[in-house]
Amino acid sequence: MLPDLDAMERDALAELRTVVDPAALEAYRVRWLGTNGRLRGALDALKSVPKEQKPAVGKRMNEVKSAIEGAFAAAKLTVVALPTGPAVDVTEPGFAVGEGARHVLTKTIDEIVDVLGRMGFAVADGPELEDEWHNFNALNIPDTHPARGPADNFFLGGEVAGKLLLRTQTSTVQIRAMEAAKPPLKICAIGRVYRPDAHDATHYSMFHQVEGLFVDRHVSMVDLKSTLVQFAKAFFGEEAEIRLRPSFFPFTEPSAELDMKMRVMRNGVPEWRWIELGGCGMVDPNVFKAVGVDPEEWTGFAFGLGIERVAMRKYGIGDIRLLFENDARFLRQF
Ligand code: FA5
Repeated sequence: MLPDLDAMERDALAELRTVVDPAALEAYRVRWLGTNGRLRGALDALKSVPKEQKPAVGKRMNEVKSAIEGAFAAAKLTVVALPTGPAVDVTEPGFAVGEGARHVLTKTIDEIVDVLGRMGFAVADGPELEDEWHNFNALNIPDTHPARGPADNFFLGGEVAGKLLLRTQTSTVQIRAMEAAKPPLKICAIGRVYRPDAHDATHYSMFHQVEGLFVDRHVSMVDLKSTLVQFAKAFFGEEAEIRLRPSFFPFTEPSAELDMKMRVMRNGVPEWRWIELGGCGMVDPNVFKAVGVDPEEWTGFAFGLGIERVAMRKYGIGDIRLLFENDARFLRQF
């Protein structure tokens, strides 16, 4: 009987090596380890072994049983179901995975912060939902000023009706920065502003502004102009053309408009025009007084530019609406 057990062990282990899928493994289990399987048969045959051979044959029988059961347990872990269905053709070309990129406005904002940062402006921040003090009064825009009417602002309704509004300009951050720290100050602030303007090629009802504020002793209009020229050249390149036009803002005196020559689309035809990028001027003494800064000791300049207009100038974009339509074919160009 001993040679039979050796043969059985050899056959069982050899056959197990040919099993590659779960169905064949189950068939193997039934054939070898099942209640009517070959192992069971061999155990039954043990009964008819002469008494004196029983210890040796029994011992060998146990060894063969553990060897087959152990090998079967190991095979159960490695034999896994193969996917059914059509085979995968690994030579097929794959699908292109679109790469994400920064929006052209985000890119412009990062570049502006980078240039202003190198010019010594620290980044300040303020809320988009503002009170009338920061959006108007502290900026020398009195209660009776026409720009405070509901037609020019997005005021909130409900309990706070007429008190809180979506800020119309980042100049609010000038006030917040001067409330938070004593001069000298050199900050810039970037953010969204909101106005009920009709949408056209250069206007949108939500847009971004960058504000600059420099307060120190003996700051002059020359400092303002040289800062803006330096910024324009660093940002747009040496060929950048800007001009300052006398203007009016309640919170600066004197005030000026900063224009830049840019390409705009007129009925589908590009043409070069002076486009207003923003306003600027010397901080009005009334603004200093509103935040408790002595206008006899301190002077300063401020500027506020429309970032969409800056991006349009830099990247030759003819229509502001393209920036908010989120057409991937347009955005992919930048
Ligand atoms: C202001 O908002 C002043 N706070 C700027 C300022 C700051 C002056 C500091 C003096 C000192 P203004 O309303 O002109 O100014 O707007 C500034 C710029 O925002 C405009 O020149 C323009 O570039 C941009 N802008 C204004 N309205 C829109 C709009 N509807 N869509 C897109 N950009 C706009």
